[in-house]
Amino acid sequence: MTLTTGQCEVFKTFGYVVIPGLLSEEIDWITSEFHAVFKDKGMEHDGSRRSVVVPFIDQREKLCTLLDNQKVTGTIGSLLGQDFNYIGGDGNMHSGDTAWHTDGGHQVGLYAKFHIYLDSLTHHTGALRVIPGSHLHGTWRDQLRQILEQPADAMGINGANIPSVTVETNPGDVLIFNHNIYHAAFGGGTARRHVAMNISSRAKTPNEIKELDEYIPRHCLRKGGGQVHSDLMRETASPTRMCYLEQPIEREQLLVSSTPGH
Ligand SMILES: O=C(O)CCC(=O)C(=O)O
Repeated sequence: MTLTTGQCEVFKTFGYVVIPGLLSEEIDWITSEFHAVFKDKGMEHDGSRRSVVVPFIDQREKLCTLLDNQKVTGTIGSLLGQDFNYIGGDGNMHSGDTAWHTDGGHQVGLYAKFHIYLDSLTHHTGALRVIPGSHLHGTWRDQLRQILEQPADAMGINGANIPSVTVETNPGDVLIFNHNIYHAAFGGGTARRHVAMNISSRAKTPNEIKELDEYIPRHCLRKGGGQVHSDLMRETASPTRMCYLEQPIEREQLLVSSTPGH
């Protein structure tokens, strides 16, 4: 499965792309496995705040096979290159709104998120909203950042009324967006279920490697318990899956061995 040139251009220009029904055949088992992760961890979501597990698909052997699924890897490969990196992710039971934010401000490399929502979501029930084009650096994005910090002060409107596109999804649809894009969600209730995989283009230049070396400790080692991926993810990896793990493993090992006291 590869995306069309048009879909790749949409992603490049607007910062996100939706693939309706990409995982329709898999969504039932993904949903059962999602709940199994929370059960395995003894986590009960009471709706009072977000419950999150990091990394997520790594927790169960069957979920790890998402990285063996040619629909997943072909889609990501079309956007980031077939030698992309898998750099962890999370599984969430969201509670309440998610304010406007980005997941990064990367100037080099291409960092993105592969999102699977397990509920049907609309504009008023927590579907992700994005500001198309806000992944692109420049003066407009700098101004936008200031406005989105305090929209009421800057424009007299609250976050939910900021002009944006709402990506309404049904279970099985997939949304991929650039980490740099501004995104938010409003009205989603207290148990909105969501799986995310973080992915990046393979770092090739010294600047790209530096960017990856900054990303891994901040986002993977701290939250994921000292490794980018679980042992299960690595031990059950076929040579093809290992292609998506190998650079993060190499960088993680270099970073850990250069830590004072190691
Ligand atoms: O769906 C949501 O509420 C937020 C998701 C999000 O912000 C993210 O995964 O970065």
